[in-house]
Amino acid sequence: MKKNKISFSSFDVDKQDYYGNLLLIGNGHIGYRGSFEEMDKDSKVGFNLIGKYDQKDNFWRESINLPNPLFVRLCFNDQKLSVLSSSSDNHQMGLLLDKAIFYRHSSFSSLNIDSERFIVDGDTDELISRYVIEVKEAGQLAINYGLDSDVWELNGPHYQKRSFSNEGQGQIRFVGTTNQEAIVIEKVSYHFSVKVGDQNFNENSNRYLNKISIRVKPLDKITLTIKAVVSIIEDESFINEKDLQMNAQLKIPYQKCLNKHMLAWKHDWELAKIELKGPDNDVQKGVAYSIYHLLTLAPHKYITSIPARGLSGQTYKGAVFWDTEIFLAPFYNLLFPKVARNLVIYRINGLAEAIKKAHKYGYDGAFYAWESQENGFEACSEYNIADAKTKKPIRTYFVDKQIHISGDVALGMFNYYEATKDTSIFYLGGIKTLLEIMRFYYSYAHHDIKTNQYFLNDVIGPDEYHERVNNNAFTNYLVKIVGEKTRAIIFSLHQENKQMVEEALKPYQEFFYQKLPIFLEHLFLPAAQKKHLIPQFDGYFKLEDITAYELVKKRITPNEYLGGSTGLANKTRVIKQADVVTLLALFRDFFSARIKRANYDFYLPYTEHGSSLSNSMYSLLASEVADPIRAYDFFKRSALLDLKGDSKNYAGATYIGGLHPASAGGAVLDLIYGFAGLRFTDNQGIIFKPHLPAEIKSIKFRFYEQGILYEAFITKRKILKRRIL
Ligand code: IFM
Repeated sequence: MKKNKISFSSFDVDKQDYYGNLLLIGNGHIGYRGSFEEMDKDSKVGFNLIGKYDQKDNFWRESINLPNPLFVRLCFNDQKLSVLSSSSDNHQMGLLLDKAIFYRHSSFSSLNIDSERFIVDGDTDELISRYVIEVKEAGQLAINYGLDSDVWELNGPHYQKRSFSNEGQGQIRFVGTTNQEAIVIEKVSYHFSVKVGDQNFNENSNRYLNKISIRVKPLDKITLTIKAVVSIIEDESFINEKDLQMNAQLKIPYQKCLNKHMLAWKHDWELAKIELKGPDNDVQKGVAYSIYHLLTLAPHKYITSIPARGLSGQTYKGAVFWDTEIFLAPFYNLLFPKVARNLVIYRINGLAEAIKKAHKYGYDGAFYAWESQENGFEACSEYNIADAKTKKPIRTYFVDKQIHISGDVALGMFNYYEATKDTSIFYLGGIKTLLEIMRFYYSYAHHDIKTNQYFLNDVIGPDEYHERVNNNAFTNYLVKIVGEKTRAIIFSLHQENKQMVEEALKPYQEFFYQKLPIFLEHLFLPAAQKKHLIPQFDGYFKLEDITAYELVKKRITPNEYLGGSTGLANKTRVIKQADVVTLLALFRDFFSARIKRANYDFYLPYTEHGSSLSNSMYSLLASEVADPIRAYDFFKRSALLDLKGDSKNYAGATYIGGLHPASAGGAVLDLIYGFAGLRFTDNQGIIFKPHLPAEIKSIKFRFYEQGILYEAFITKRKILKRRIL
């Protein structure tokens, strides 16, 4: 079907970044960007790995890019054949979304190249490709191929040591040691369909390549099959064991790997696809792509989480943000509970680092990392953005003041539990995590003796343009809600498993029974004021009344950063992204219809949507307040963001390009929670209160409810929930 295919019938050299992002393949652990075989780091070729990070000197610590095993360059009669140099030739490329296969076709006057690639989600992480040359003219063909470890890096180089070895019969091995002593092993096999003699690889400028030269004639066909397996270990003594495992993987024939991949992908695709009647092709494609993207990001095997730019590169240090809990996890909660559980366990495992961070800033409890790396390590820098004009780093307060992250982590646990009813996470450290999160807020809060209220001062809410504000509504309500949920779940678990809960509560007796209830009761919640408006933070309504549209026109330098103490937005009401709107969209049952409508209308003109997280929240709330035209429009923007590729690549002078998982996840939230109106209830389980916009005639999707698979089919007149398994 057309909507399940992304295809380009020509190649535009200026859009390399865009193709690289969009045509990415991945399995939640490794990802390969949509580049061509003849490209290198200048074209942002990227073989990205999730879950392992490295720091070179004092540069930003970031995720690692692996050596590129798919490097192939052709010369025909001494003339280089490359998509980058021969614009007159014909190039096509694309992605089969329902198969998760990247393909390219290039037609030069002397020969055609056809290649396809995919990533297997097996016991090991494998990238597999088939590269086919079909000769049209007689001549001398040189093929230069092998492993390119001179990789694209934002803050590298990350390999302080590298060694290559030829293991014979077209198999090579790379062992690299990162600056922080992780050992990256990559083994690659190169197999030709024609006789090419011994493959003698040579090392040059961090590339390990072989060159063969053959006489060819019309209709000759040469197939090069490339299989790469990667592994990361911390301890050299595991190398031999890994070697054997990886060798065994490399022996599995191409077709078998392809079949396995297609079967596994088909299962996931059929489960996750959302069928819509009504929307035009573009939107259908945007939805299919969003689901494809979420599936490529799902960490099935190891306990890792999902970085803000997914597998598309090292932007934002390859780190995990609140994006995962708020925008992505709800999708996995409904369809891939094991993946969702991995995301929760990743945060529970990060507790020690969160406690360390709180301690560093002088607080108790768990202050989660704003930019979280392995084991919850905080990677966010104090100077996180560079000025667009001077290129000088700007002091941003994301790391020390964006305290809502701990509450988002708690909310992620509750959302997972609500969808799966899996209580095991609470016994596996979840209770402790929740209590430490609440302890953090308690110690962060300022207790005003006069009013007997607790204030959360000096924070940054979702809108990052206004730093160091007092009582950000999103943050305060979030703390109140997850705090009450923490109390409720602990009391309820206590009935189920008294001994374990009492054990877990032992160190928290006074806090849990005395301080926490008082704190929550007296926590200041910015109330709706005149005209039902909730101030985003103390004093917000006194700021200059200018719309986002007008303010953006005042930018002097392109990409000029609007936030921070000197940014144009600072003294105005202009906000980067949905903030109060996010609060009302996520906690729709907590606020009256009037409050939701008034704030939705009010904040709209002030919102720049300068973050990919903004549109989907507006769509969710628009559905709720019965503004279907805008609900659809915001949803569309979220679903089409990466497909169109018109998002910001720079914040100030800092590169922020790549894919936007939160936008893909947000679009799916808009469909399932907004338009279909999925709700969890205590006595009826999952129910639907749809708000279908005119463009959507029907919506059909699957979901698990406590281990049972259902299908929902919703039209203007019908709401069907059918058990499938
Ligand atoms: O988490 C977001 C944040 O809300 C806005 N800036 C980008 C981050 C990563 O997507």
